[in-house]
Amino acid sequence: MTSASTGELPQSARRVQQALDELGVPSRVVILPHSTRTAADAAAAIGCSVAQIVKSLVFRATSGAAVLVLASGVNRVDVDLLATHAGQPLGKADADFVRSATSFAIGGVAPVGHPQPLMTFIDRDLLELGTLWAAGGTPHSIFSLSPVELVRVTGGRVVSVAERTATSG
Ligand code: 5CA
Repeated sequence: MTSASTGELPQSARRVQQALDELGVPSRVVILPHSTRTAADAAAAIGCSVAQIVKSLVFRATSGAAVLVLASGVNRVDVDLLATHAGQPLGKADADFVRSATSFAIGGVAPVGHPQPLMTFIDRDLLELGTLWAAGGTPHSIFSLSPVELVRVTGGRVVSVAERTATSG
């Protein structure tokens, strides 16, 4: 990854790097020349499978709380199933809500570095994988960690969140 850079991180990515350092994750946030805005973009930029990309999706509970779901890039989140885990109905979050809950803009929402801890759920499919890549605070930044580290640093509950269709089992 000669074109990646860890120097001169933008402020949002610096916040993620600082959180990783504080949490004892031995990983560097890297800035890539190509977009990592979507899971497919990120997989292409890194050269990994889309499944290894951690999507950070934010929902809004009826209580007003933000709910963070960390899902494999290949999965669609079943919102009804997620609401069952959360114990309350969930709605979509708009861009402003995502920004205020996480301090990051959509496309760069990192699993760590939020202003306050968020109710967090982790897609159990991620636990089957070796290395994961998650957004590093901007649509051009990313970092790697193991599934065990993801669970540890987010304190998320590992649950089934993926839509299961008749064809995918
Ligand atoms: N950087 C990549 C992965 S490393 C990334 O952030 N992917 S993501 O999947 O976690 O973020 C994009 C997600 O943001 C989309 O899947 C979608 O659920 C959400 N999103 C996109 N546009 C909007 C919008 N206008 N309002 C609310 N959520 C949105």
